Amino acid sequence: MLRSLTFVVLLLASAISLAADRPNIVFIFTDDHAPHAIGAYNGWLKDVNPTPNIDSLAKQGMLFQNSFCTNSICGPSRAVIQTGKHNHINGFMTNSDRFNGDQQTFPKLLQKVGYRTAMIGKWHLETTPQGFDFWQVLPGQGDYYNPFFLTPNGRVKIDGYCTDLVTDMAIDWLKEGDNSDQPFMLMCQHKAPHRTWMPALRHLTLYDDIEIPEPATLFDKWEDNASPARFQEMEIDRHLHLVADVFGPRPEGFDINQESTDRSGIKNLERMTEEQLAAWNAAYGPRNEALLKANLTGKDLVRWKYQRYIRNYLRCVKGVDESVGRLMQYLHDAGLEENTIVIYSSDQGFYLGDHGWYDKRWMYEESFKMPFIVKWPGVIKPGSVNSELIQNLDYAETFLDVAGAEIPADMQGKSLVPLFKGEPTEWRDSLYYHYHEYPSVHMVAKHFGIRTKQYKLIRFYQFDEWEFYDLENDPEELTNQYSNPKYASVVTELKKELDELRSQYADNTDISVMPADWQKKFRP
Ligand code: SGN
Ligand code: CA
Repeated sequence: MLRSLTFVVLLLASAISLAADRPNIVFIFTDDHAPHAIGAYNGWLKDVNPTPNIDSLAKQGMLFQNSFCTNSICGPSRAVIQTGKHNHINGFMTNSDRFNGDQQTFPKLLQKVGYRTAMIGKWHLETTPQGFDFWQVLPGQGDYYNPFFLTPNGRVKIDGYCTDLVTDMAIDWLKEGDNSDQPFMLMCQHKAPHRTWMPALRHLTLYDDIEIPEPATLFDKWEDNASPARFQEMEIDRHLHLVADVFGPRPEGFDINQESTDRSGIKNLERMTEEQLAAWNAAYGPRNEALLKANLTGKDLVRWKYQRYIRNYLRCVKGVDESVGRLMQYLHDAGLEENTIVIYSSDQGFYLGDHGWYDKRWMYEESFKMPFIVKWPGVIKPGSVNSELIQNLDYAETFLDVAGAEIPADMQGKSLVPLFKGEPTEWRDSLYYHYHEYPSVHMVAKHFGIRTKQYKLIRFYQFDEWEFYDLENDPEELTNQYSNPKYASVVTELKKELDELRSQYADNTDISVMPADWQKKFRP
């Protein structure tokens, strides 16, 4: 009897010490935050110093230079992260799908090994979150001001600015768990800096005193691309709406309901309190007046729209960066810093005027890339940079590995833990990508492709076209070398490898060419 009691006590003690050893996981995830809008990524916006707190995570941890998504769009990226599987396997291929929450997800598996889990903020998988001890999520895209949140007890409206509210809720949840001896996994997921880029009141005039640099490709005409690049609907010039997207001057009698653009920004202004709206109008009013007087047209007007757009975007990023700072401060004050792994990432990259665009979806670098910065005290060497090819497909496996849980054989990615530890390890030398949403908002044709460290091959199958880029010599992807004989053997090699990836990942989705008369419909 005594002996078996001792055994139970020993067993309990070892379970507790195991729990104490296992790190907590804080996953900070934003929407549409391109790596080149993070100081630590050293892009053309670095001199604006947009993200001191996120940069500080990189100084204390590891920055992944070659981090990519499998499908550059919100819901699908999140579904990949939940499952560690490509979208054609997890069933969430486009933003109009609904996530089957009954399937295996990493939060459920973490719960099984004793983790407390929480999901706060933008979810965007449409069905009720599963695998979380606590969840409070934005419905759909969510609103910037005075947003609704869905909770297990129904919908609540909470006054304030979304990024700040999500941060408050995350900190409150951490506080509630202060006395728990279970390790935790927190997904703190912001709406910002998603369209329609509405900054916090305290940031409304930030950057007004500086000109933000322009991307080198702001006036790209996509002359060398396959045809889909010329038929998209995501140009700063022709598609970014002067009123609905960047809150420019409203023409007499303006009615958002008559406009063929997204209405969410203007609708959100209508839900602001009087004080919020007064501050908003005071910030934008005078500059809108000045625009009316200046009577800009052509490239000058594009430049004005770009400046308003990028300032608002970076103001939203500033809100996120402050949130990261607050969360890190809390971990420090609560004595949790040492045993917590912190990750900063975003669901895909984004065009910040690059190639003349906003939005994402393409396999081109700006939208294909995802930020991935990870800090793990005592494990990751501070200030390290990793250049292996990683994907959001790897996150679930990584979290399970960090927690000491088994990685199910049907997950399709690889744990990043060996890379974190700087251990020698066999790594992949190519990545697979597949975007499935067309025709749809922004009109980016479906495509799949392969990327190695040096090359990229893309197939726009609906229109039976290919692109090939030599990334080392042409990082901005301005010269499509698909038909250049110099690259013929590389292209052949990559096609073979692409076929192998498609069968390795079991992608059997329809990749047929559109009938010619259909193609014409989209090529007026
Ligand atoms: C909305 C946006 C689009 C965006 C999609 C997908 N319009 O339709 O610009 O591409 O979402 O974005 S908005 O004015 O409502 O923001 S995603 O991040 O959810 O994939
Ligand atoms: Ca997104």
